Amino acid sequence: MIEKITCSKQAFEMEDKYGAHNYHPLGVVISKAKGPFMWDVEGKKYFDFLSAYSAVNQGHCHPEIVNAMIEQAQTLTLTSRAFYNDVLGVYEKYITEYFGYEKVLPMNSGAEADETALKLCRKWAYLKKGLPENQAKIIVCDGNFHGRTITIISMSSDPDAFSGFGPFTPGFVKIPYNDIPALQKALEDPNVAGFLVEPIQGEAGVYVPDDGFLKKAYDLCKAKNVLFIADEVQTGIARTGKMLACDHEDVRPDILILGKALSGGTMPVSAVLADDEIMLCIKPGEHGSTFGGNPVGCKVAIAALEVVKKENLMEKAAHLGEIFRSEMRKVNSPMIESVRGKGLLNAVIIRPHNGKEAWDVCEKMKEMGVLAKPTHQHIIRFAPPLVISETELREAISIIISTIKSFE
Ligand code: IF1
Repeated sequence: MIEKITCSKQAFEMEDKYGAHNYHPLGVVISKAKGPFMWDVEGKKYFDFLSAYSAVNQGHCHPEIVNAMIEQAQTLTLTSRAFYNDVLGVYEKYITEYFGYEKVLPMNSGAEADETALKLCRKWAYLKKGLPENQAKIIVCDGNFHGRTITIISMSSDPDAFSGFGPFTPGFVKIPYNDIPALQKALEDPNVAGFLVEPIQGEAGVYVPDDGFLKKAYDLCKAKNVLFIADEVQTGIARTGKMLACDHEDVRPDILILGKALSGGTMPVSAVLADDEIMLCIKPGEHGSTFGGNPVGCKVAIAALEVVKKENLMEKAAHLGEIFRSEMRKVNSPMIESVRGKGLLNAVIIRPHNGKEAWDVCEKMKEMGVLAKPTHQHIIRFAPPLVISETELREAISIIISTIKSFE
């Protein structure tokens, strides 16, 4: 018989006993969610201020996305790419027109899309740029987060991410984030093929680069015939107040990586977008995935992207983000060191007070009805679904503020 979880403790115990211990979740067991809200198994209601790391930008269980999923799931779920199906081409046309690229390569997870972009960049370097075999280098930034595969952790500067998992994939050059002179210097190496960058670093703690950084970086790459590769897995799809975070600086990446909210948080759907000159460097048999471009994922992604435009989520994120940061910056508390972010991707930097730190604040916020997750001990990320209303946001802000105040 398959058991049913009816209280939190049961879930804690089962996961602890039968699951790998590769996460340290907040002690709450969610059993249902809708829009910006989640409910735990005991029936307590919360504001979701994580949005599954920005995968649920369109809000939980958005009816249009869920319906697209159900309808397609009842008709055709998977053909693999060994055969054509009657959905993939429609999706490919839709998403390439939506983002303004000539081609898309569909994958599932964000990490897979990042891997795809790296392969594509290397292939392009050998076929088009004319680099000698196996010599291509890709510049990455300290503090990056692009996923968990061995190649991706080979680019990481976080010991938790890479320690004990070597040997690593060579071919990456690390420079500090938001550092134009360092990029300029690294670009002097003629074997550099690409520059992979997050327009805002998520894992690093919502680290927003200086205005103009992306544009300058892009221009420097262009001058050296180096591909500018943007990982917008977390920052894309309206999260920062524009469709893409690169749009803030009118930068059009040579390779664009999307994931997470591409499915509105319903299933893994990721994508790599580029023009023919780059994308056609990969030939049949050279890359792919069983589930990449599956009909359910395609239908879900179309619905998820439709929702973003129909519900004006870009404008909402921009407007609500201003409110969040200005309200939080008004708070006079010894525990708030600073507030930063763009759109609804924000972080509050917590100064430990009376031995209490970010984790304690998150635990207390949970009790008060707001769910958020600390990162790097002293940072709390605040990223609600973009469908949250202004009234709801203000209610959540007052809960957050009174929680922080309660530690004084
Ligand atoms: C976890 C962070 C967020 C990403 C960017 C690729 C991926 C991610 C820019 C990989 C994934 C996640 C995964 C999540 C924690 C998380 C995260 F704290 F680590 F940085 F979102 F803030 N590029 N980000 O942010 O996508 O393969 O996971 O689909 O649990 O590891 P994925």
